[in-house]
Amino acid sequence: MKICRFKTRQGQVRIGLITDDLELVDLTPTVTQLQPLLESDNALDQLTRLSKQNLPRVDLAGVQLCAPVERQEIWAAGVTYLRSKAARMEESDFGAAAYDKVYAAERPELFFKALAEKVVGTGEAAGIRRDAKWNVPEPELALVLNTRGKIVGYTIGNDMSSRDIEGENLLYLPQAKIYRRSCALGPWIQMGVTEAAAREWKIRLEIHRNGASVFVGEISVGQIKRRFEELAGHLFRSQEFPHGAVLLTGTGIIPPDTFTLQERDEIEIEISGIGLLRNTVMLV
Ligand code: DO4
Ligand code: MG
Repeated sequence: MKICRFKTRQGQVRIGLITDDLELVDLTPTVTQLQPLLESDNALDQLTRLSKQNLPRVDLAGVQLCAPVERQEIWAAGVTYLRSKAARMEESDFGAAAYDKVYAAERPELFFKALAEKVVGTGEAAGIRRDAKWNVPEPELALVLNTRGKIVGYTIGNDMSSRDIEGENLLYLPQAKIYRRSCALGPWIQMGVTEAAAREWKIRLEIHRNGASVFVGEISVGQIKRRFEELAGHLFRSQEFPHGAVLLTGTGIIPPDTFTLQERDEIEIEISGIGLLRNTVMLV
């Protein structure tokens, strides 16, 4: 089951259910927000019932999808794939030992990424910092967590990062990671999938420049070192999220060190069990 937020031509945000044949059912006469569905213990039954009702259907190709978040805080895990640990250790003399240690430690690296209102959705521009020289997308599976810390769905995340700023000094991590348009999520939330099934998914990143493909990479979700519940459990330790949270699970696809994003590049992130998140690049 896929649920989304979408915008009408009049600019009104509505809630939709996407059927297996990619038809969009407008749930808004009955459901006006995602959060009650994410909190409900029987959301899938509720959505199945709604899909059988005579609700308006809209052509998915003709709607603007919005980022599938309302008021959740967005957080991210780091160094969860061996590939990410190796790349960070190379990028930073200063922080190499920290990355090495955190990969193996009991406590994962978790950092705040964005407020929901700052997240961009599919079709919107993602940002690269104008004071950075080495900018990359980080394609990541994102866990959608309700207020009780339960994983209720998955979406696609892009943890846009400035690697030169991050590599210069670990204390600059928030500036490398948190800036205008640095977080993209979408296109929708995939519900009703177990962790075991999600671990079978593949993540694929492709970057286009002037119509040509300039980078392609792929990784299996199963290569994430930590269990999703372990990551979610750490996030909710001594914390509360009154609107729920979204947790990006780290990247395992790292473009070569000679690669940096440029304005107008097109980033496509596909996760086999979810869909496609597409963003153009804007200098911010
Ligand atoms: O500590 C650096 C950030 C790591 C990260 O964002 C990732 O591994 O995805
Ligand atoms: Mg990341």
